[in-house]
Amino acid sequence: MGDLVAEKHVQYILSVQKKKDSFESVVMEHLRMNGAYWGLTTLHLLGKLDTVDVHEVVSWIMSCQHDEGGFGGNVGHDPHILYTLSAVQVLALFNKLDVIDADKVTNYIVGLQNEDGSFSGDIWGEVDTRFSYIAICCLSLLHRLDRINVDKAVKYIISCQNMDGGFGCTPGGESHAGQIFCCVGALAIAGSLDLVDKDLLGWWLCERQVKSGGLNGRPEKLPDVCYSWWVLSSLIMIDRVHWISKEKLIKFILDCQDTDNGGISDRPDDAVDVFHTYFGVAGLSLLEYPGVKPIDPAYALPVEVVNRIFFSK
Ligand code: GRG
Ligand code: ZN
Repeated sequence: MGDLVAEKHVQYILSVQKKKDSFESVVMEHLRMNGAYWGLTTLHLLGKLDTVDVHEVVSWIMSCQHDEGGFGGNVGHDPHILYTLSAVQVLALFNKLDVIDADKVTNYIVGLQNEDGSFSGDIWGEVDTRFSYIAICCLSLLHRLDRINVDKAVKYIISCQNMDGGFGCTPGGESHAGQIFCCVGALAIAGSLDLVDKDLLGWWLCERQVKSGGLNGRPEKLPDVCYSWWVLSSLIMIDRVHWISKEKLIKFILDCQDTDNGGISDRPDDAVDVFHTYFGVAGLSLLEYPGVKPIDPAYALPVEVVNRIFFSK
């Protein structure tokens, strides 16, 4: 097993950021804001955020904001709660949260809460526990969690809990590791993790580790590096991370690196992308791999950024 080729991954992220007309950039056009969060968080975790032009990024983010307060995935794209969280997270990385009007962003999110406590993603109304997480995470980062009905939001999330201990995107929806991260993360931030059966959920989550050491997102599915984030962060939040083999998971993630050109793929020998590079590095961060800064499992931001937001005057 080789080591983490951190410097190669930094070069890979920087090169994708520059190549605006590359294949990957064209495919990613509609979710540039999420791509910015994945790439820039990876650079921060590897201690290389200072190689980026802060002013350029911040002014691009602000040009994606709409009058009603939400952010689009790129300039001229419709606002959505998905991109709004990424915009807030990137500004947090750069210690630039003060450039936004927090009340305006808050009003946009408050307007997306439904009567049953759930959240829609935008004006078109799709409901998903992903949006509950995003609303709670985003408002917490803006110190405005009291502006929504948190009790109802928590009740809705609990109504999406299944008999197997996992969570789905709506009540009755199949348990999926991505949705579990969202529900557990939201409950962690809301201070309501006591409502989760940690042994039952921990059992479901630790069963996601397959022979190769990688984690899958549901029973019978293939392992994928991104579940090193969705599953592992959830196990940490419910205090059951010792139920999987950390060593085997580290080996699986390192085996997914392109050691020549940088970047990490979903599984060994596949093509790399920024999404899986971020989740690989973030997974190694949760596994306390040397040279990678610690990341907070609930906010999905470096611990030093979260501490700056909540513990500095
Ligand atoms: C701040 C990290 C962070 C996230 C923001 C958008 C969001 C909140 C969370 C998304 C959670 C989610 C549903 C993740 C799953 C993504 C994924 C790999 C889906 C693939 O599902 P399938 O069914 O693949 O295509 P499998 O692996 O089941 O074969
Ligand atoms: Zn994946």
